[in-house]
Amino acid sequence: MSELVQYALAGGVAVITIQNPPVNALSPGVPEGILDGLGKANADDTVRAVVLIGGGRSFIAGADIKEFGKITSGEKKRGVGLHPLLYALEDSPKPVIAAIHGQAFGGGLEVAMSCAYRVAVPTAQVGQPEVKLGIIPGAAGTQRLPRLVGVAKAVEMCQFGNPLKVPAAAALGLIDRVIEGDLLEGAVAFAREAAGKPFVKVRERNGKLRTPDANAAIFASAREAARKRQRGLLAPLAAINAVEAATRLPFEDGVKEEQRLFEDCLFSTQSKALIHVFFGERAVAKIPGVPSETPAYPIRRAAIIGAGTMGGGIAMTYANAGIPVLLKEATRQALDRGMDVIRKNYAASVAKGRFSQEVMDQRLALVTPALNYEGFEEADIIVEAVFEGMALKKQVFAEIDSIAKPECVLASNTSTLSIDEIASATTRPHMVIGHHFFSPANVMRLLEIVRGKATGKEVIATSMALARTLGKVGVLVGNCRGFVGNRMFGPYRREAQFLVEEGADIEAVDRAMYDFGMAMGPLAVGDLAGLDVGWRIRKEFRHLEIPGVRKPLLEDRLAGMGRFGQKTGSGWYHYDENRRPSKDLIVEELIARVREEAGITPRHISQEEITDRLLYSLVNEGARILEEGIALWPVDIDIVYINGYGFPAHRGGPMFHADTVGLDKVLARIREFHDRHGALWTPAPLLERLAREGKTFTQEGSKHA
Ligand code: T1G
Repeated sequence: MSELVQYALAGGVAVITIQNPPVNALSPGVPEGILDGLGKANADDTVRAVVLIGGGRSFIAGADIKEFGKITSGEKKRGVGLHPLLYALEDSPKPVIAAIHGQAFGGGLEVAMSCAYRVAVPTAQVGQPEVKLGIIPGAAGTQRLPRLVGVAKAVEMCQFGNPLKVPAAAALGLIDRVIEGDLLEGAVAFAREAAGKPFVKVRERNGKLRTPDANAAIFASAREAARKRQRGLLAPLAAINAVEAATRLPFEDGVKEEQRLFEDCLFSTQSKALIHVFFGERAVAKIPGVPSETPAYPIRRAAIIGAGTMGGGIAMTYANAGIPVLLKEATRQALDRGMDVIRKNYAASVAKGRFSQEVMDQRLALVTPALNYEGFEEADIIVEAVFEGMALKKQVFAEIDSIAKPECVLASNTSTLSIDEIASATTRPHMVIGHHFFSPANVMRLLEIVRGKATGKEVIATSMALARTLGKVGVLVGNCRGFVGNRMFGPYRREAQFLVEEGADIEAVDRAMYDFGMAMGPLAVGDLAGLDVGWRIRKEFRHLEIPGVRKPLLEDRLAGMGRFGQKTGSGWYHYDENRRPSKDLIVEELIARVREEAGITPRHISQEEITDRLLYSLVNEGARILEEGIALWPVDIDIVYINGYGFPAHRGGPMFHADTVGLDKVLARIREFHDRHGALWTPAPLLERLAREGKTFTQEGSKHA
């Protein structure tokens, strides 16, 4: 047997074990190894049944996703796929039992569904998550799954890609037996019972397929759900069509239809983008100079300073991860308000059925309100989340410097201020780092981890590990104003305002980005976050503004009128009691007045110009950030924007998107904007070089590699 697949005998039962760590992907050699083992088992008269099981932590996590890039780049021809293996398993005269622990995902579940039976431990999960990679099951998953669980459940599983826990899968008939004890023992015992008994091949089980008419409503509501919740995505619709083919066509024809749909998806830009994101979310944790064996400090007790929107959300994030957390405020009133918001947030989740009252109580019990620093000396991490002013932050860091134990990580949640300056208020700058959460902190997945000049490797390693513990995507960024996300967000929101000043409708600016796939347009985002936030920061940095450089005019005026956005019922838009936005004549009049004062003659602005100016302002600033080493890799910027700013994952992030457009085209547009709008559009040298060399950001990689 190959080292990837082992073969052993257990009293009349052949046991085929896959050993392809870390997740037993069906990499080249694995399907072949299983086939060899099956051939041996069927050739051995002493063998009466076969168990197929995964070594290590899982059954099979799916096809090897790394292979897809080789196929779509033309480096590798698409082979016969898994079908020969699946038919061999299904046609084996001796019953094959798939024994599942960990995950049976994608091709892993398709292999299991080709077996005569499936047994699993209760903690395992099964699913067809391909749609999250912009593809669909490519080995008859859309054809066998409805035959085992019925059409409605099969559509849901293939369209959304969410896994099923084994008890639910067993209730549906996808798992034949739940093994409470040792999986291998249980599977071998099950195999002995099944040996010699007749069994029906899954592809021949048509009882759960019903008729096209009976299924019509299922497919109609699935397509409606795709329209509403999967806006702009190709793969979910392809998955629905593939499952529908299973209900209309003989199995072999259904498989052919699935193959056609799979290939369309595999070669789509959306799939390349989503696979880029899949690996990107893992690549960001690999830090040059901070090897994976760097020791991390254990984080068992946390303490947060500031119980406002951010502090409260951060406290919930720790409590949700089961980490006890002290939450300190300066006054009883502010503390009570902060705790009330946390209780309300948890209660809302219970009301929506997200989790039980008991879970809410457990999490709430982990948050201890405090009016002083008592207990902070035992904290493994202290997170400062006070008002965004440097003086106050330095005062707080000086205080905790005298209290915290030596190995306590001192983190600031600042969104723009210098970590180095904050660290200078302590005697331990090597323990100081930025943990920039995104509001609402208990929801948004992104955690910008800001390294200061003195930040120690262990503190960085601790922060990357902590991000995973907290269920966040941690991205290491350098220390500059706005770090990565907000630094790019500045030009993006600046251009949005310039476009309105120059003649674009507010709704047209927001709709251009919504149509591109952003969760919200840039002006609506301002109203959501609060126009006062930027207004206050601009006032803090007024002294740094360069005279003569064009600045946006409207948001200072709106904030000055007390129009902070949703929180005050009006900003760019007017909001009704349900926060539904509508055009506001007061704003229209203000825009006309500001244009007149500035001597701007409004002009028609195309959706293409709106989209290009907004997206390429991100790309140009992102290129500068890469040049300065503030972001290690282009994909870091992509992951920041997808997880912190609602950039559509199926576009891969701003830098990946620019690569798909072609950097020569992006540069040409930026040069046009530079000619028309001046210095703010000076092309980043890195972009000019890559365009000249015909390269992409992704090929460029990191300065630090
Ligand atoms: N292929 C290649 N590498 C994979 C992989 C896969 N399917 N799954 C994980 N890895 C790598 C991952 O990049 C990381 O690498 C390491 O394994 C640990 O992963 C034909 C076409 C299984 C829930 O979509 O959801 O089958 O960073 O950090 O948190 O119809 O991995 O260590 O170098 O995520 O414990 C369908 C994807 C494929 C499942 C485990 N399957 N994987 O999570 O570990 S398409 C999937 C996951 C397919 C068929 C179709 C998770 C996990 P590195 P990890 P984890």
